[in-house]
Amino acid sequence: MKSRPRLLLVYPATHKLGWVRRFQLPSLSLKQVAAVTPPEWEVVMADEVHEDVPFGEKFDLVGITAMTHQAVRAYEIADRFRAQGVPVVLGGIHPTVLPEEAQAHADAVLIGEAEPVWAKLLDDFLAGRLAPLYRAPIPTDDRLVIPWSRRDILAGRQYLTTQTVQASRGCPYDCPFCTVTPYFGRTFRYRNPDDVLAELRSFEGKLMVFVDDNILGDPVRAKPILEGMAGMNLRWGGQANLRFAEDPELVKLVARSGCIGIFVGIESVTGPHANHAKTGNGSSQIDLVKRVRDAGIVLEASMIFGFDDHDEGIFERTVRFLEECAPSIPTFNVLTPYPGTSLFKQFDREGRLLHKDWSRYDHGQVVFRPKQMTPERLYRGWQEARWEAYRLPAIASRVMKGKGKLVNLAYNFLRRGGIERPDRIVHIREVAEP
Ligand code: B12
Repeated sequence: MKSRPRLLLVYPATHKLGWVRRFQLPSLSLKQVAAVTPPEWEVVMADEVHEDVPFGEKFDLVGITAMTHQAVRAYEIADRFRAQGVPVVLGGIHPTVLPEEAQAHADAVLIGEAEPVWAKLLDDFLAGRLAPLYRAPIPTDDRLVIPWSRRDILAGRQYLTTQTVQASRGCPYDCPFCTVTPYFGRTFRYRNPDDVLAELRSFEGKLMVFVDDNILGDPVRAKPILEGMAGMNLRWGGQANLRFAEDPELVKLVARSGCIGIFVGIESVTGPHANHAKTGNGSSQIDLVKRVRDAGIVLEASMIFGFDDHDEGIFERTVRFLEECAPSIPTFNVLTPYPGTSLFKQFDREGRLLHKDWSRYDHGQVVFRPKQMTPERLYRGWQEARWEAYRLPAIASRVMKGKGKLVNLAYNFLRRGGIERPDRIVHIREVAEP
């Protein structure tokens, strides 16, 4: 009897993690690719965060996913398999936005979402007519029809939870620094709520995560999901924009549905990127954060440094704003111009990219020349703001304002762990383009 074709799906890691790997989320990308793989294939997953890539084993085809910061490692893995004669398909965000670059390391590149084209690619492969490029069009409708992801491929590893789900894709906001609108389209596409709820009912564990960019983006379509969850005794975390908190009844429903934590992007305290359209103005943001906190939901607020209107005072202003609005957890990012975004095009055109070493495009390094300060000042300001916001008195004051003080304290200490003292930071190197 002929054996089943073997597919290896790889999640590349840029660095090894210690025990914290057990608190990571698995790649929904690969669980979703596995779900649309026809049953005649045997699917094996290699999550480099957890284990080495099995270069020595026999596979018929290798599929590798890559966000931008993973691309360099993804290409290394691809090159090694191809040198052994194993064909490689690259997919995901980075190969989609730079398919020509990815093609140099792959037998085929899949542009966009796997669901509409992956089975055809595999058919072509088995028939010996694999094409170099497969393209899924950017959807414009408002419905998302995808199969439940395959959690079985994660077996044998420990994650925070394997129960990650997407109820929607797409985002109408089209922020210049974000990959989501150019990639997933500008409409909120929601799954049928009954299908989402059926998937959630299949879970054995209590904890789950919605990886949607904005699960509450269209409240009318999110409500049936939340209402259905209210009796399920699940505990969930997700991302949304703060604007959802303008509706006190929606906040109550979110809490009743089992939400324990929400991540929101406030992004900037000033200028065009202050997310007022998405999150209200400065003073109302303070009220909205309080409303979410008072509902017993941990609120993580994400800020970005380095926009063109940011001068050296931005760090201090941001820390003071966060003291006032007291989200449970503040997060700070260095602005990163990801390829495929309009910000990348602008900085590239203006000659402001320091390099195109994708492995350093990760929100924690400065890869461009800011308008009103040096790259070093931006890096140092980012470090100083993090240090300041995670001083013990600052943590104590935040925790005292929220409910669930122990959980809040634990989260804050978890975040504090990775923050270096600003006087120990290394100087940023400028490197030549690869
Ligand atoms: C959940 C999430 C996380 C989670 C979990 C990440 C994980 N383990 O996968 C956490 C919070 C940990 C996280 C962290 C980070 N993230 Co994140 N994250 C997301 C988010 C919101 C959803 C990702 C997801 O699961 N999508 C659902 C899947 C099904 O979609 P998909 O990945 O696109 O996969 C589909 C297709 O691309 C394709 N496909 C994908 N891979 C492959 C492979 C093959 C072989 C094939 C054929 C097809 C294929 O098929 C899939 C099904 O259609 C996205 C935004 C988004 N909407 O995607 C940001 C996003 C991916 N993250 C981003 C970033 C920058 C990061 C961080 C670097 C940020 C940071 N410094 O903290 C880190 C890196 C962490 C790491 N692992 O190294 C950026 C990536 C930008 C870029 N150009 O690279 C995004 C797009 C956010 C944004 N707004 O810009 N993230």
